[in-house]
Amino acid sequence: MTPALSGQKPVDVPARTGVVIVGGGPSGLLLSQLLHLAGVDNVVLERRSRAYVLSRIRAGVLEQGTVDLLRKAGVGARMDREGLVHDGVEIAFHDRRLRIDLADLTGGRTVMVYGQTEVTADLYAARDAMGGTVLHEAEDVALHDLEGTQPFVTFRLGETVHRIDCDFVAGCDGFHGVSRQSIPADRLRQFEMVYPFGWLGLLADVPPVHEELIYAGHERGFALCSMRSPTRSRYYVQCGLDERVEDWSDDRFWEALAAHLPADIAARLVTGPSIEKSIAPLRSFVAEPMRFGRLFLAGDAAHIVPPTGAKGLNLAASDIHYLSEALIAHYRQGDEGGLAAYSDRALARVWKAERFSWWMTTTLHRFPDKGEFGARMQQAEFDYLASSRAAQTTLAENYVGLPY
Ligand code: RFL
Ligand code: PHB
Repeated sequence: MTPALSGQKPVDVPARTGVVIVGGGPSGLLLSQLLHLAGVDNVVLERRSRAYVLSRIRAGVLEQGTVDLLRKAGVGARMDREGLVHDGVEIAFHDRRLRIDLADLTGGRTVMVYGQTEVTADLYAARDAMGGTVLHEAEDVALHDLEGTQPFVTFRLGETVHRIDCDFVAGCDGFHGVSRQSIPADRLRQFEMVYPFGWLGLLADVPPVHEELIYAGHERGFALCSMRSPTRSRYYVQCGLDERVEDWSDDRFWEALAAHLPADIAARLVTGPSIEKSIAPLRSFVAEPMRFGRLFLAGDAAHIVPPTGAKGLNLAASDIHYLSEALIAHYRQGDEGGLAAYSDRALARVWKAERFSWWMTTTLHRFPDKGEFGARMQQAEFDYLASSRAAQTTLAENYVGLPY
């Protein structure tokens, strides 16, 4: 028995389990929940406290496939009550606005606006209710013998070092986690593009400026109007990589946001005190393959997209869909096909989401080094989009999410 760690109840650490899941973000918790429902034993190791994980403000838009998977995992009830179904999204360019009718262009598909924080809270509640083992403040996590048949994971809770033997390890520990770093460099290819800007985000209890999301390209830079509820707004503006959040008063943020939006939208903006402000750099990244022996990577541990396409959390969900099915087939039928195909299957979808996120990012942001030619290309992209149902369909089918 390990003594309680900052608010955590004492827990038994099992000596053995089926799958050790490293990371208690949305990928790890969703995998844990789906495996548990199928009778597959697992333990989640999370480096941070639960309060810390739940304080991170991140994604807001769920694809249909993610929504369906959350329902399948038994955590869809509050999302279905409180989430906002959006059947359209706006793209603005300078003072012009274009509505993309997602439902009309995709045969009725929509997206769900429901915060990642809420998804994570619902998953923790479900894990607790089912008696799942989630160990918080697990430090010095190390993965061993991944290429053998008997891998194990060691970690420290407080003063005590533990070891769990397992069949498989799921690396769901995000971009900075230990899992990807446990793969020898000569067994992994990494593809990366770092953008010369970031996003400054602000959350406030003010009504959203518009009933749908607005992605705005502007000569000053990109801005996004999003929301969490009819009374809570989430806004972003493009910022330099050297910006510090301390230098951004709420007033300065609201002024910058208004200056990045079409004038008619800016005029309707309701401002108020921020609840949270943060800066995120933008990056595209893929690691191949997503498997090393008995270690399987999923979510941000394997790939990062810039947030402009709202794809990061949704890709994490599609990875977990493929991985959970493969692991369940292994345990139920001894079928290794899904595990063998996991990396290729996941990566096929990952690269398409990378392409879409890169396209949204390059079309709508100001690139300091791209000059006048770059600006005209962006104008031509918008003009084409505004005039072509085919182009709008391409955007819509990617935004609502490609099929699994
Ligand atoms: P996470 O959420 O990073 O969770 C990984 C967890 O692993 C823990 N960890 C460790 N645990 C044990 N040992 C270690 N050594 C560990 N190292 C790390 C961490 O503490 C953490 O709890 O990865 P996961 O689960 O793969 O989930 C991915 C999503 O969080 C991410 O893709 C999205 O947030 C991206 N994203 C968006 N995605 C969308 O689909 N739609 C959106 O609208 C959207 N908007 C966004 C976003 C990301 C943003 N930021 C801040 C990068 C907007 C923003 C601003
Ligand atoms: C958000 O609401 O945080 C959000 C929405 C859409 C994006 C990125 C972030 O593309």
